[in-house]
Amino acid sequence: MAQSQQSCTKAAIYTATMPNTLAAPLPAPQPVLYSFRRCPYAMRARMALRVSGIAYEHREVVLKNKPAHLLALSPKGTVPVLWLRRAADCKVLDQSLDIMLWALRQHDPLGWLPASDADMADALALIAHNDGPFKHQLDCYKYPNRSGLDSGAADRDEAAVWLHTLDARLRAQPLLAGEHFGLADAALAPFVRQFAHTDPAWFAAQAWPALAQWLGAIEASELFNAIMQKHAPWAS
Ligand SMILES: N[C@@H](CCC(=O)N[C@@H](CS)C(=O)NCC(=O)O)C(=O)O
Repeated sequence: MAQSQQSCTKAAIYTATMPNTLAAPLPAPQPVLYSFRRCPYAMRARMALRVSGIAYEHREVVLKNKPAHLLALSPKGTVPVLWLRRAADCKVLDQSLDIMLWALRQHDPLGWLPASDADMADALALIAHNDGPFKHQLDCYKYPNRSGLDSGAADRDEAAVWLHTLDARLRAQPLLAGEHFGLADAALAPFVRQFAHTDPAWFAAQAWPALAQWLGAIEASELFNAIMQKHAPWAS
């Protein structure tokens, strides 16, 4: 049995063996999110969870000392991980996009999910480029030494080509998702923010006003500030 199923089964047994003499049924346990404040993948998951209104237990992880339970749920050891510990629907989501889609499919009051198949394909294509080539270039730009590079400038410039396409899109429509903030905006913003913060003066000097305005508005939003609140590390 996979580790994640094992943990879920234990949780289900625990619920099943609770005394049944109580007048009211026990409330379903909330999902648990293992998260790390500065992780862009975790940020996008927290944004979707928050906008969906789903209550969850936040467990802040220290990446250098990951909780054993997190590793039991998801041996690959990345955050975010969402543990859905309801007895009837006990499963583990350990990809940030899966967490976003799960949350929004439960409840999507602001219409973040793309309305058509074509819009969903468009959002997923943006996210695939973000999580693939752009994230790779971002890592090389931010930490050139880790990639054996003297400088991150070449990767910065390659990444900037794609950022200019986002700027062009944002000149034509207010948000990446179209008229309203949506899945693509939430999924990409934490990564564009990390790129911008690597060298703020350089970012500010580029000719991408729509992109800079888009990022600034998201960083100033109530939603973003709410999901960036600090949590003490979870003590297992
Ligand atoms: N594909 C994963 C990637 C998640 C990821 O790489 N998270 C980083 C933090 S930003 C992590 O947990 N790295 C493990 C580590 O640093 O030990 C997702 O979308 O959730």
